[in-house]
Amino acid sequence: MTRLVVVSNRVADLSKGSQSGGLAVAVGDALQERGGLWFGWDGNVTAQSRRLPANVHKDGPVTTVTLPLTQKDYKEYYLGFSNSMLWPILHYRLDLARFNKGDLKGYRRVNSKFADALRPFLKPDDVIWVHDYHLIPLAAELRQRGLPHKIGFFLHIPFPPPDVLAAAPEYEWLLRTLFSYDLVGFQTHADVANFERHVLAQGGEVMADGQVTAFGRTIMVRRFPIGIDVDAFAEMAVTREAREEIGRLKRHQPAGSHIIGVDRLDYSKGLPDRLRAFERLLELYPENHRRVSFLQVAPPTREDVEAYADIRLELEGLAGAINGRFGEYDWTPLQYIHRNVPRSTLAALFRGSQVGLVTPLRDGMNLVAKEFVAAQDEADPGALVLSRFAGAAEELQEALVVNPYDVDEVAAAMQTAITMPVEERRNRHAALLRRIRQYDAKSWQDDFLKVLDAVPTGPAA
Ligand code: GDG
Repeated sequence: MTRLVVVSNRVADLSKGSQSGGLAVAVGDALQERGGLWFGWDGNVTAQSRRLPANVHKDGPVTTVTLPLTQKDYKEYYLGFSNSMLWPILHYRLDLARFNKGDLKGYRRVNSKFADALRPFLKPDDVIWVHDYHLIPLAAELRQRGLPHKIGFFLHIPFPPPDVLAAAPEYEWLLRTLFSYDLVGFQTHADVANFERHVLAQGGEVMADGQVTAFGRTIMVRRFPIGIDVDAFAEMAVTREAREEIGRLKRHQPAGSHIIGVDRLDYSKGLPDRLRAFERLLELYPENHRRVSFLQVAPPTREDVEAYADIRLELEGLAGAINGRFGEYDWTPLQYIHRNVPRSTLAALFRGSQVGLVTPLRDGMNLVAKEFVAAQDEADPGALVLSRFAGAAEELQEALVVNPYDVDEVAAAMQTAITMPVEERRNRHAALLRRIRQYDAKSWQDDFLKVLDAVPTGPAA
């Protein structure tokens, strides 16, 4: 078997048993199984501006090779172009995009540095799998250095249509650099269709078998909806510790229903609208007073980006207002935790809740939706309320699918979920569970790597 080389912005610490993010779990498993190399940023920012040697660390079958970023790289490549320009635009939030020419330079510079630093570690028949929007031009950089390897790219976040992406500076260049890969994977049919629209607008050609030609190169483009390790997550929800945690949750709110939301505190996750929808639930359906409580876990993320500080303040204001308006001395309708919670506790909280509320305004996939389903008790499962703008909605059609911008509609779906008869909950849950098992984390990585192994490499672009 050829060696797998994974490149992502951050490299997870494989010595920590339970990884939290979706990418870390899915990619970490593929590497542990096949063996290979994981290359990326170590998460440190150094005051030094000269190039430091990469840190090489061997952990069983996996070698990690990591680099720190300089302060300038961190500011321009990470905070700037990746997270203040590409993240908002790819999530259709043109209003939040901040363009700065220096950031674009920094983005190009770091991709070029990554290519330089990775090159000496590559063996001739390695297969390279690059992840996410931070590293779109990496294959082009590697090709410029004459590397003929098979290189695949997977975008974890949405890919918008031409009218939206055109707001990114040099977006044609970004598009062209994608054609230096041999395989480009997206989360959903909608993302693939958007990519094809770009290709056609450039005078390129889209063939029925997933091959796409433009800029003088033919590549393979396909959907690979990322999944979770269903059994591993389900097992975490039924340990003795998990049962104790569920017991504590129920004691805190004895007679009622629990609604749960878990999201990084990111504006793409639709948290202010979700809180407003909960407020509407209490307004429109007052029978829920004292009977329903909503727990929102929202760990901090990218706090150095301005838009993230704004959303934090907005959310704290809303949470306080809702509790002030509806709370009683013996009932707190909304609990808001702005900290990271252990993964095993999340599994327990999902299982102890009657409603999973997953209402991003836009999301590549959303693994929380799949984790909520995996954690449920099949005999008495909770119901999932899911945004139609989460990639997961393409698969999870038996959820209560809602428009997250319409707070009355979300409130009505919560009410339907709270009052849903057990028979209907079981039927919906069984169908959802089948779907998340059908294409899980392992199918995702196997499928991607199988297709990548099979594609022919074209001439370097
Ligand atoms: C990107 C795309 C795509 C959350 N809070 C805590 C915690 N989490 C875990 C969840 C889940 C993961 O983090 C989040 O994954 P999502 O898929 O929901 O969202 P993003 O982080 O935005 O991920 C997304 C994904 O990449 C994979 O391709 O699905 O669309 O945006 O596993 O459970 N984990 C712990 N504590 C927390 O407080 N331990």
